[in-house]
Amino acid sequence: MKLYYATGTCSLSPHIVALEAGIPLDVERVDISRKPHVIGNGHDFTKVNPNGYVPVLELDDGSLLAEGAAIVQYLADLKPESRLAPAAGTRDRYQLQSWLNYIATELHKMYSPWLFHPEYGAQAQEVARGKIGERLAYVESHLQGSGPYLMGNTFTAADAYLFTIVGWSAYAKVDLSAFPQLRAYMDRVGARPMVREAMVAEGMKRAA
Ligand SMILES: N[C@@H](CCC(=O)N[C@@H](CS)C(=O)NCC(=O)O)C(=O)O
Repeated sequence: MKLYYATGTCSLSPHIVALEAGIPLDVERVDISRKPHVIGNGHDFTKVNPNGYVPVLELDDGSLLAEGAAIVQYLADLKPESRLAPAAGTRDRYQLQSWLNYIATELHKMYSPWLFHPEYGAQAQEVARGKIGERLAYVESHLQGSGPYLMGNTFTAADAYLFTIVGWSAYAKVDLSAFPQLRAYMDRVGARPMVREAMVAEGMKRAA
C-alpha cells in the first residue's frame, strides 16, 4: 500500500493511523508547491488524483482511495485490534464519523485554504480565525468533560486528524492560549511514539 502525502499537510493524519495500526506503508511525496503538483518521478499528480490534493491511498490491487476521513477508516478497519475505529454499525462508529466530519468541515477547511493564502485578505482571515476559535472552544469543553481523547480513553483516527489540523495553529496564527485542555491534548498526542515517527518520516521533526 502506498500513501501519497505532502509534508505537514492533512496527509499526516493517515500516516499516523497507518503507523499506529502497524500497517506497512510505502510513502510517495507530492510536491504541492509546484503547478501542476508532481510526484518524485516528475509525473503529474493529477493523473493520480484529478482533484490534485493529498492524501491518496493506493491499495495493493492498484486502486485508489481519496479523502482523508475515508482513508483513516479504511486503515483502521484493516486492524480492528488497534481500536483506531470502533466496529462498523455501532453507535461509537457513528460518533467517530461525526468527529471526522466536524474536523474536516468545521476546522480543516476553515484553516485551509483561508489562513494559508494572504491574498484572501485580512478580513476574510479574521472571519476564519473567529469561526475556528468557536469550533475549538467546543472541542475544549468536550475534552474537559470526556477526555483524554476525543472518544474518551482510546486514541482513535479522529485524534490523528485533529492533531494534524490543530498543529497548523502557530503557522496560521490561531491563538490556542484560551484552550488549556486542547494544548495539553496536543502535547499528549504529540508524545505518542508513532505520531513522532510519522513526523520524523515526513521531515517535520528530528529523530530523538
Ligand atoms: N477533501 C480533501 C482535502 C484534502 C486537502 O485539502 N489537501 C491539501 C493538503 S492539506 C492539498 O493537497 N492541497 C493542494 C491542492 O489542493 O492543490 C480531504 O479531506 O482529504
